[in-house]
Amino acid sequence: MISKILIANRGEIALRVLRACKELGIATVAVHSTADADAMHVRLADESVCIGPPPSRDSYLNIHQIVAACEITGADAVHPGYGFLSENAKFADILDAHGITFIGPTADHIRIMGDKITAKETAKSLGIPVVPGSAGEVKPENALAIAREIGFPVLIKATAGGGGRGMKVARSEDDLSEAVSTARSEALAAFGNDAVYMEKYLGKPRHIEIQVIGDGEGNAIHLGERDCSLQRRHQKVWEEANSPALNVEQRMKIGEVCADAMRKLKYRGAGTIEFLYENGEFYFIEMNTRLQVEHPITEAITGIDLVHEQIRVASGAGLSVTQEEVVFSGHAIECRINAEDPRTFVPSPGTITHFHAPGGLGVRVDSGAYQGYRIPPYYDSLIGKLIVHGRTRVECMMRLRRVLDEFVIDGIKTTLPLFQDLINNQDIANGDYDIHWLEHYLAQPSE
Ligand code: MV4
Repeated sequence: MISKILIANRGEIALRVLRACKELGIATVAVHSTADADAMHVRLADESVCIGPPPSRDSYLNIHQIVAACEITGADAVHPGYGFLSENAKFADILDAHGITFIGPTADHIRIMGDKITAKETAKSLGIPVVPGSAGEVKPENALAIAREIGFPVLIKATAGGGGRGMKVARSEDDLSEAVSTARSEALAAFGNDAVYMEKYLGKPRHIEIQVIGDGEGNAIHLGERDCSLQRRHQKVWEEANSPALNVEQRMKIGEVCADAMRKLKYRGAGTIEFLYENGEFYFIEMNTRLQVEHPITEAITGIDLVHEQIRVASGAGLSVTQEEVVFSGHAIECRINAEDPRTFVPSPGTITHFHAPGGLGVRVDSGAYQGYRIPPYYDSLIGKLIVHGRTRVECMMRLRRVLDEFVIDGIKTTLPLFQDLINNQDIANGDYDIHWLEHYLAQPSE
């Protein structure tokens, strides 16, 4: 059994995990850099340990300091949140060697999904539909033959990649050799590994991801999908569940494919299987072996606390629900509130002079921000998430309009005004958007 959890993260997600621990009667340890001494997650934790100076590599990414903080406080488990060490297989191995429970998948499952070719081969072998493409790595001398077989346009991707880095489109044979060599050199620079593979390029897909959770013993369930198509430079901005593009039959079919794959894999923990969705077909691209930023919209439509479930399966208690017991109810939207200029997305750290969070039925605000809080400049600019739930998408959108009007954050720039615009847009109202929609919208001159 787990009695004390060290939360190896900061900001809103550290708070999110802390709340789950408190509800389960589990003691909490916060860790923080010197820049985060006055952060809310530190204030609310039972104990806290300063693990280093502001740069992440010296604090939140410093494995030795985090293991030492576990030893000092007697924490028997670590929740990594998202980002930082959450998908670091070496970290999972080191905790294991110290007899500390990593609240997440096995190191082997993290490794499999971290290598994009292996992840894709694994997905395919488990019955998940994948994007047509090369069988494994593509060498420059074989690229043309493979591209002709797939058919143009094709996309060159880094094996060690993810998040869009080292990706190049080749629209015809003329672009191919340059696309391959650019992708290889970008991959080498970014990941220290120049291996690339090739896929059919999908022009106007949606990004739809399936939430799964498994107990590591061959039981796993899916909790439906999230549509994360509204993004800018691979940073999600607005997410919703359900996807406006899917009906219940499509949801249950792809969900069951994913849950079944996780049963075969004996997957333990929460995971997200990412797809591109175009012309009614799903194409696997990646699997994330962590809790995601946008998990609350899934919680809103299922009523299931994903962090409770993560802690349960990590401690060997199993899932609290079966697939048959999962009930999907209504619609939820998440707006990511970043300390950024809403038009240019340039970060805007500084002191919050006024902060008033909205409330009422169907409203959740996950944030470590408060009046007088100084946002440090060292970390990502997400300062909170607004999650709104309604019985229908229309009700959810009406509620979101009301809630955005109530939210006050002064002293810094935030992305709140962007959502004021989106909520009044006809394409958004119709659910009619793909992964390129937001970038096109932002490129238009504003009235
Ligand atoms: C693609 C694609 C089109 N065709 N693969 C971007 C990041 C990585 N996770 C996968 N990505 C893409 N893969 C094929 N075969 C388009 C993207 C893509 C994208 C995907 C999801 C969300 C936003 C995106 C933005 C640009 C490109």
